[in-house]
Amino acid sequence: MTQKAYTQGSTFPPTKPDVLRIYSMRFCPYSHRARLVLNHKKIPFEVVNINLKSKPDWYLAINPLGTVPALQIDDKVITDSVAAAEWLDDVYTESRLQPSDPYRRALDRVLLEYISKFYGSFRDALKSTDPTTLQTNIEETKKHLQFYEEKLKARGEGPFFGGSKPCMFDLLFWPMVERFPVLAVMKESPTANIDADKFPTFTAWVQAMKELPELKATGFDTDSYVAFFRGYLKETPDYNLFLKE
Ligand SMILES: N[C@@H](CCC(=O)N[C@@H](CS)C(=O)NCC(=O)O)C(=O)O
Repeated sequence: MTQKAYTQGSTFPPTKPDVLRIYSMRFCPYSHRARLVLNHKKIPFEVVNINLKSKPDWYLAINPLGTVPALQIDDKVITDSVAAAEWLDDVYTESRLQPSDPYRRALDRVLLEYISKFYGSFRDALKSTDPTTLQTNIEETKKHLQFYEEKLKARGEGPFFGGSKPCMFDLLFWPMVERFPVLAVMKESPTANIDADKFPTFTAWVQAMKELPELKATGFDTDSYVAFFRGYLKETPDYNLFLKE
Protein backbone atom coordinates (compact mmCIF):
# COMPACT_ATOMS: atom_id res chain seq x y z
CA MET A 1 0.00 0.00 0.00
CA THR A 2 1.26 3.48 -0.83
CA GLN A 3 2.77 5.67 1.90
CA LYS A 4 1.63 8.77 0.05
CA ALA A 5 -1.03 10.80 1.80
CA TYR A 6 -4.59 10.30 0.56
CA THR A 7 -6.26 13.58 -0.39
CA GLN A 8 -9.75 14.89 -0.98
CA GLY A 9 -11.18 13.12 -4.04
CA SER A 10 -9.05 9.99 -3.61
CA THR A 11 -10.59 6.53 -3.73
CA PHE A 12 -11.01 4.72 -0.43
CA PRO A 13 -8.50 1.86 -0.09
CA PRO A 14 -10.71 -1.11 0.85
CA THR A 15 -10.21 -2.67 4.26
CA LYS A 16 -9.64 -6.40 4.67
CA PRO A 17 -11.26 -8.64 7.30
CA ASP A 18 -9.18 -8.94 10.51
CA VAL A 19 -6.48 -6.53 9.25
CA LEU A 20 -5.67 -3.73 11.66
CA ARG A 21 -5.30 -0.37 9.94
CA ILE A 22 -3.91 2.90 11.26
CA TYR A 23 -4.81 6.20 9.65
CA SER A 24 -1.73 8.28 10.17
CA MET A 25 0.41 11.22 9.08
CA ARG A 26 4.10 10.43 8.80
CA PHE A 27 5.29 13.34 10.95
CA CYS A 28 2.41 13.47 13.47
CA PRO A 29 3.55 12.82 17.06
CA TYR A 30 0.17 11.38 18.07
CA SER A 31 0.20 8.90 15.18
CA HIS A 32 3.80 8.14 16.12
CA ARG A 33 2.55 7.04 19.56
CA ALA A 34 0.24 4.46 18.05
CA ARG A 35 2.91 3.21 15.65
CA LEU A 36 5.34 2.83 18.58
CA VAL A 37 2.85 0.70 20.51
CA LEU A 38 2.08 -1.40 17.42
CA ASN A 39 5.79 -2.02 16.83
CA HIS A 40 6.53 -2.64 20.50
CA LYS A 41 3.89 -5.34 20.60
CA LYS A 42 4.82 -6.65 17.14
CA ILE A 43 1.22 -6.37 15.95
CA PRO A 44 0.86 -6.58 12.14
CA PHE A 45 -0.84 -3.48 10.72
CA GLU A 46 -1.27 -1.45 7.56
CA VAL A 47 -0.88 2.31 7.30
CA VAL A 48 -3.08 4.73 5.40
CA ASN A 49 -1.62 8.24 5.49
CA ILE A 50 -3.98 11.19 5.35
CA ASN A 51 -3.35 14.63 3.87
CA LEU A 52 -4.51 16.80 6.78
CA LYS A 53 -4.81 19.89 4.57
CA SER A 54 -7.05 18.09 2.10
CA LYS A 55 -8.86 15.32 3.93
CA PRO A 56 -10.78 12.72 1.94
CA ASP A 57 -14.53 12.71 2.60
CA TRP A 58 -14.30 8.99 3.33
CA TYR A 59 -11.85 9.75 6.14
CA LEU A 60 -14.22 12.31 7.68
CA ALA A 61 -16.94 9.66 7.53
CA ILE A 62 -14.66 7.27 9.47
CA ASN A 63 -13.42 9.93 11.92
CA PRO A 64 -15.61 13.06 11.97
CA LEU A 65 -12.98 14.76 14.18
CA GLY A 66 -10.70 14.68 11.15
CA THR A 67 -7.64 13.98 13.28
CA VAL A 68 -5.04 11.25 13.05
CA PRO A 69 -4.36 8.71 14.34
CA ALA A 70 -7.38 6.48 14.06
CA LEU A 71 -7.30 2.73 14.35
CA GLN A 72 -9.70 0.58 12.41
CA ILE A 73 -10.35 -3.13 12.50
CA ASP A 74 -13.56 -4.62 11.13
CA ASP A 75 -16.40 -2.57 12.67
CA LYS A 76 -14.22 -0.90 15.35
CA VAL A 77 -12.76 2.62 15.00
CA ILE A 78 -10.71 4.32 17.74
CA THR A 79 -9.91 7.98 17.15
CA ASP A 80 -7.43 9.13 19.79
CA SER A 81 -3.79 8.18 20.36
CA VAL A 82 -4.10 7.36 24.06
CA ALA A 83 -7.38 5.48 23.65
CA ALA A 84 -5.85 3.55 20.75
CA ALA A 85 -2.66 2.74 22.68
CA GLU A 86 -4.58 1.51 25.71
CA TRP A 87 -6.96 -0.53 23.61
CA LEU A 88 -4.03 -2.18 21.81
CA ASP A 89 -2.39 -2.98 25.13
CA ASP A 90 -5.60 -4.48 26.52
CA VAL A 91 -6.41 -6.57 23.45
CA TYR A 92 -2.90 -7.68 22.43
CA THR A 93 -1.67 -8.76 25.82
CA GLU A 94 1.92 -9.71 24.89
CA SER A 95 4.55 -7.21 26.17
CA ARG A 96 2.19 -5.33 28.47
CA LEU A 97 2.85 -1.61 28.68
CA GLN A 98 0.34 -0.30 31.23
CA PRO A 99 1.41 -0.71 34.85
CA SER A 100 -0.55 -3.38 36.73
CA ASP A 101 -0.37 -1.37 39.95
CA PRO A 102 -3.31 1.10 40.03
CA TYR A 103 -1.34 3.75 41.93
CA ARG A 104 1.53 3.65 39.41
CA ARG A 105 -1.01 3.81 36.61
CA ALA A 106 -2.53 6.92 38.18
CA LEU A 107 0.88 8.55 38.59
CA ASP A 108 1.70 7.82 34.95
CA ARG A 109 -1.60 9.40 33.92
CA VAL A 110 -0.50 12.62 35.66
CA LEU A 111 2.77 12.52 33.70
CA LEU A 112 0.80 11.97 30.52
CA GLU A 113 -1.51 14.93 31.09
CA TYR A 114 1.51 17.18 31.63
CA ILE A 115 2.84 16.45 28.11
CA SER A 116 0.46 19.03 26.65
CA LYS A 117 2.22 21.76 28.65
CA PHE A 118 5.63 20.66 27.41
CA TYR A 119 4.58 20.23 23.80
CA GLY A 120 2.48 23.41 23.90
CA SER A 121 5.43 25.55 24.91
CA PHE A 122 7.62 23.77 22.34
CA ARG A 123 5.09 24.70 19.63
CA ASP A 124 4.83 28.27 20.94
CA ALA A 125 8.62 28.54 20.80
CA LEU A 126 8.70 27.24 17.23
CA LYS A 127 6.05 29.75 16.17
CA SER A 128 7.51 32.71 18.06
CA THR A 129 8.69 35.56 15.88
CA ASP A 130 10.66 37.76 18.30
CA PRO A 131 13.73 36.81 20.37
CA THR A 132 12.23 37.73 23.77
CA THR A 133 9.14 35.56 23.30
CA LEU A 134 11.35 32.78 21.97
CA GLN A 135 13.57 32.80 25.07
CA THR A 136 10.52 32.92 27.37
CA ASN A 137 9.04 29.92 25.57
CA ILE A 138 12.33 28.04 25.66
CA GLU A 139 12.55 28.64 29.42
CA GLU A 140 9.02 27.30 29.74
CA THR A 141 9.89 24.09 27.89
CA LYS A 142 12.96 23.66 30.10
CA LYS A 143 10.81 24.11 33.18
CA HIS A 144 8.51 21.36 31.96
CA LEU A 145 11.46 19.09 31.20
CA GLN A 146 12.72 19.74 34.72
CA PHE A 147 9.40 18.33 35.97
CA TYR A 148 10.10 15.08 34.11
CA GLU A 149 13.75 15.05 35.20
CA GLU A 150 12.65 15.20 38.84
CA LYS A 151 9.82 12.68 38.51
CA LEU A 152 12.06 10.14 36.81
CA LYS A 153 14.88 10.69 39.29
CA ALA A 154 12.49 10.32 42.24
CA ARG A 155 11.43 6.89 40.96
CA GLY A 156 14.98 5.75 41.65
CA GLU A 157 14.69 3.01 39.05
CA GLY A 158 15.36 3.77 35.44
CA PRO A 159 16.47 4.10 32.88
CA PHE A 160 12.80 4.13 31.85
CA PHE A 161 9.75 5.55 33.58
CA GLY A 162 8.70 1.89 33.62
CA GLY A 163 11.97 0.90 35.35
CA SER A 164 14.20 -1.55 33.50
CA LYS A 165 11.59 -1.86 30.72
CA PRO A 166 9.63 0.84 28.92
CA CYS A 167 6.02 1.37 30.02
CA MET A 168 3.12 3.01 28.20
CA PHE A 169 4.13 6.48 29.37
CA ASP A 170 7.65 6.07 27.95
CA LEU A 171 6.22 5.37 24.51
CA LEU A 172 3.51 8.05 24.67
CA PHE A 173 6.02 10.74 25.69
CA TRP A 174 8.76 9.83 23.23
CA PRO A 175 7.33 11.36 20.00
CA MET A 176 7.26 14.83 21.54
CA VAL A 177 10.80 14.45 22.84
CA GLU A 178 12.09 13.16 19.50
CA ARG A 179 10.88 16.38 17.87
CA PHE A 180 12.30 18.70 20.54
CA PRO A 181 15.84 19.13 19.05
CA VAL A 182 14.19 20.78 16.04
CA LEU A 183 13.81 23.91 18.14
CA ALA A 184 17.52 24.60 18.67
CA VAL A 185 18.20 24.04 14.95
CA MET A 186 15.31 26.01 13.47
CA LYS A 187 15.59 28.91 15.88
CA GLU A 188 19.41 28.81 15.85
CA SER A 189 19.18 28.92 19.62
CA PRO A 190 21.66 26.78 21.58
CA THR A 191 19.72 27.60 24.78
CA ALA A 192 17.13 25.11 23.54
CA ASN A 193 19.63 22.25 23.71
CA ILE A 194 19.23 19.82 26.58
CA ASP A 195 22.25 20.12 28.81
CA ALA A 196 23.24 16.67 30.14
CA ASP A 197 24.64 18.28 33.32
CA LYS A 198 21.29 19.87 34.16
CA PHE A 199 19.18 16.96 32.93
CA PRO A 200 21.26 13.85 33.69
CA THR A 201 18.35 11.49 34.36
CA PHE A 202 16.37 12.71 31.36
CA THR A 203 19.46 12.44 29.15
CA ALA A 204 20.04 8.83 30.26
CA TRP A 205 16.37 8.12 29.47
CA VAL A 206 16.76 9.55 25.96
CA GLN A 207 19.84 7.36 25.37
CA ALA A 208 18.03 4.23 26.61
CA MET A 209 14.94 5.01 24.52
CA LYS A 210 17.02 5.39 21.35
CA GLU A 211 18.15 1.77 21.70
CA LEU A 212 14.61 0.37 21.54
CA PRO A 213 13.80 -1.48 18.29
CA GLU A 214 10.33 0.11 18.13
CA LEU A 215 11.96 3.54 18.05
CA LYS A 216 14.29 2.63 15.25
CA ALA A 217 11.33 1.32 13.25
CA THR A 218 9.20 4.46 13.50
CA GLY A 219 10.86 7.88 13.77
CA PHE A 220 12.91 10.36 11.78
CA ASP A 221 16.17 12.17 12.51
CA THR A 222 16.23 15.84 13.49
CA ASP A 223 17.15 17.06 9.99
CA SER A 224 14.10 15.31 8.54
CA TYR A 225 11.81 16.86 11.15
CA VAL A 226 13.37 20.27 10.47
CA ALA A 227 12.58 19.86 6.78
CA PHE A 228 8.98 18.96 7.59
CA PHE A 229 8.48 21.71 10.19
CA ARG A 230 9.78 24.38 7.81
CA GLY A 231 6.88 23.64 5.48
CA TYR A 232 4.45 23.16 8.36
CA LEU A 233 5.22 26.60 9.79
CA LYS A 234 4.57 28.18 6.39
CA GLU A 235 1.21 26.36 6.26
CA THR A 236 2.53 24.24 3.38
CA PRO A 237 3.43 20.92 5.01
CA ASP A 238 4.76 18.30 2.61
CA TYR A 239 3.21 15.08 3.86
CA ASN A 240 5.06 13.10 1.17
CA LEU A 241 8.52 14.46 2.00
CA PHE A 242 11.32 12.00 1.11
CA LEU A 243 8.93 9.51 -0.50
CA LYS A 244 10.16 8.27 -3.86
CA GLU A 245 7.33 6.22 -5.35
N1 LIG B 1 -5.85 14.12 20.97
C1 LIG B 1 -5.56 13.62 19.65
C2 LIG B 1 -4.76 14.66 18.89
C3 LIG B 1 -4.45 14.23 17.48
C4 LIG B 1 -4.01 15.42 16.61
O1 LIG B 1 -4.16 16.59 16.98
N2 LIG B 1 -3.46 15.12 15.42
C5 LIG B 1 -3.15 16.17 14.48
C6 LIG B 1 -1.92 15.85 13.64
S1 LIG B 1 -0.42 15.81 14.55
C7 LIG B 1 -4.28 16.28 13.49
O2 LIG B 1 -4.89 15.29 13.14
N3 LIG B 1 -4.55 17.49 13.00
C8 LIG B 1 -5.51 17.70 11.95
C9 LIG B 1 -6.70 18.47 12.39
O3 LIG B 1 -6.82 18.76 13.59
O4 LIG B 1 -7.50 18.81 11.52
C10 LIG B 1 -4.81 12.31 19.78
O5 LIG B 1 -4.08 12.15 20.79
O6 LIG B 1 -4.96 11.44 18.93
